[in-house]
Amino acid sequence: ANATLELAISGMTCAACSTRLEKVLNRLPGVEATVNLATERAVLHFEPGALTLDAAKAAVERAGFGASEAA
Ligand code: 9UX
Repeated sequence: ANATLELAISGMTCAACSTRLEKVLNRLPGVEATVNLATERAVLHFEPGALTLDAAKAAVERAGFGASEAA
């Protein structure tokens, strides 16, 4: 997992939100994700080719949150 994507996440209001989103993102093949409630950021490490920005944002949005590229 040697590619990294950082997303700014909107709509997380409690620790269950961030835990739920982290589980959703970690279900994506080839992706290891951590979600930080306090900073409202998700960091995704992934195998090159396993994930696109659009796919990551779509997964976040399906889970009920907003996403934009952070870095
Ligand atoms: Mo608690 Mo986070 O209802 O949606 S899980 S605010």
